[in-house]
Formats: sequence, C-alpha cells, structure tokens
Amino acid sequence: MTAGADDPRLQRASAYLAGVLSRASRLAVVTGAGVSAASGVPTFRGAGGLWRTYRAEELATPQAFDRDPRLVWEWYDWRRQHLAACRPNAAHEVLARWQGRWPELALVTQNVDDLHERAGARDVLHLHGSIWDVRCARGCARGRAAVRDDRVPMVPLPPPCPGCGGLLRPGVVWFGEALDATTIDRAAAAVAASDVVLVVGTSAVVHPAAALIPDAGAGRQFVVEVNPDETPLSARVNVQVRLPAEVALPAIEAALAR
Ligand code: BJW
Ligand code: ZN
Repeated sequence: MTAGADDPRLQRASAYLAGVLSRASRLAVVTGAGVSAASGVPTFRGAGGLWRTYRAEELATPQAFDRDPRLVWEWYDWRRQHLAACRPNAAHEVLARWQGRWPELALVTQNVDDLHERAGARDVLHLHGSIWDVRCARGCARGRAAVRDDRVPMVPLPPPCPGCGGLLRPGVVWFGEALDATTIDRAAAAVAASDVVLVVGTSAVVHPAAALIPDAGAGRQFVVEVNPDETPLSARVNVQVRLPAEVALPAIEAALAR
C-alpha cells in the first residue's frame, strides 16, 4: 500500500490490518531507526542518515574505540545530548498502548534510544543495547554492571571505569560484536510464538536482527512492514504499508477502535 495520510486507501488498508490484528493473540513488533525519525532522531542509512555524514567503521566498531576513544565518546555524547531533548512520537505511543491490549506483545528494537520506554512501553528487547548504558571496555565486572548515566554531557570524556581504571564505553553493540545472547534468544522466541509480526522503520540490512523477521508464508506468522520506502524485506512480507510509522500506526489504532 502506498498512500498519503488522507488517502481513502489508507482507511481501507487500516481497516484490513485492524481485522488482521484483532484476530491475533500474540504480536511481535520489530522496530528500527525509522520509528524514531519523527522524534528528530536521525536514522543511519538514507537521506539525512548518520552514515551519510559519519563513517561507521570510524565510530561504531571496537577498532574505532581502541584507536580514538575520545572521538567515539564525543560522537555518542553528542547523540545523547540530542536524544535527551527528543520526545516519543505517535508511533511509540501507539505501540506502548498496544501492550495494554495485547499483554504479551513483544517489542523488539534495534534502537539504542529509550523512546519506546518513555512512551510507556515495558520489557523492550534492545538488540543493540542502550545509548544510556555504559560498560567497561576491558569487560571488568564492576564496569560491566550497566551504569545508566543520563548526565549530559558526560564528564570527563572518555569516562574512567570505576572498577579497573581503564575506560568505560557506550553500552551499545558495534559492528563485529556479538549481540547479547539472552536478548536475541528472547526476541527469536517471541517472534516464533507470534501470529503477526509488525516490522516498523528498519532497512532490514543489519544482521542478525534482520534474520529474526520470518518470510511471509515460511511460518505461521503474518508479516507486515511499515516503512515509507522499499527495503530488501519488502518482497518477503504479506503486506507493505508505505507510510511513515507515525501516520500508519495511529490510523490502524483508530480502525481497531471502530
Ligand atoms: C521510516 C521513517 C518513518 C524513515 N517511519 N520508517 C550477514 C551478511 C552480511 C554481514 C553480516 C551478516 N551477519 C553479520 C554481519 C555483519 C554486520 C552486518 O549486519 N552488516 C550489514 C550492514 C551488512 N553485523 C554485525 O556486525 C552484528 N554483529 C555480529 O554479526 O556479530 C557476530 C559475532 C558473533 C560472535 C562473536 C562476535 C561477533 C552487530 C550489528 C550491530 C549494529 N550496530 C548499529 C549501531 C548501534 C550503536 C549506535 O546506534 O551507534 O545498530 S549499526 C545501525 O544499524 C544501528 C541500527 O540499530 C542498525 C539497523 O539500522 P536500522 O534501524 O534499520 O536503521 P536504517 O537507518 O538502516 O533504516 C531506517 C529505515 O527507516 C529506512 O528503511 C527508512 O526508509 C525508514 N524510515 N523514516 C517508518 N517516519
Ligand atoms: Zn573496568
């Protein structure tokens, strides 16, 4: 479906999807940077994306941190400061309310922001960690106990580890690093147990997150993609909703109420 927000086709598609959702007992939602775009958080790829301005390998790899921890920390601290001023948008709010309607709704996100939580969502599975957590770069136990630190800006940069005197690093997953095994297992189990998988605002190119999303027809899940642009996933879903999340999700919620 490709439609403007006021397009009657949106009304019809929303009514159709509301029917699909209302028959579902378990929902799994997988979100990416696009769900936070309307909150002013830059995405990674595409127009205005972070990787258009910054080179991923210079900032989001363990090698980059080893080479220049201060540069990497400055970039994350800049993003933390920006994020502190952002607010959840209508898409985050709808998903948080849907956890009330479907208590077992699993919310799996690749995002390191906390906008799902700030909209009221709970038990969010953060596949790529959190920008608000820090851990010891050497992996020592005291540093590893995730320190949620929302002081912005952080002082000093790079911050020292209280355990070993080495450096703390952002509690996010960089390229080449393993995702937390428990988190990915819980996400995979939630997807496997769901009737409907809603994929919202991701380019679906980063693994293993992208591999969590089942192909339409391969399992019992009905797969819906909400994204204004086509992605490698688009050909493999049951329904494409080619609209911004902050438009599509409220429209579907309104149709559910009718
Ligand atoms: C809207 C919208 C609106 C706009 N509404 N939508 C298989 C093949 C090839 C490579 C690999 C492979 N398996 C693994 C790899 C390597 C690599 C990888 O996947 N590379 C690919 C890029 C090719 N993966 C890894 O390295 C992962 N680790 C790993 O595999 O470890 C193996 C290992 C095992 C054991 C020991 C050791 C290692 C780790 C990946 C970590 C990704 N990290 C980042 C940075 C996090 C920290 C930070 O934020 O700084 O995560 S990269 C970045 O991409 C970030 C995101 O979470 C992730 C996904 O991006 P996302 O969310 O999809 O954003 P965009 O920008 O790409 O897309 C936004 C979408 O929104 C677009 O489609 C828009 O159209 C849409 N949109 N406005 C709805 N209003
Ligand atoms: Zn340490």
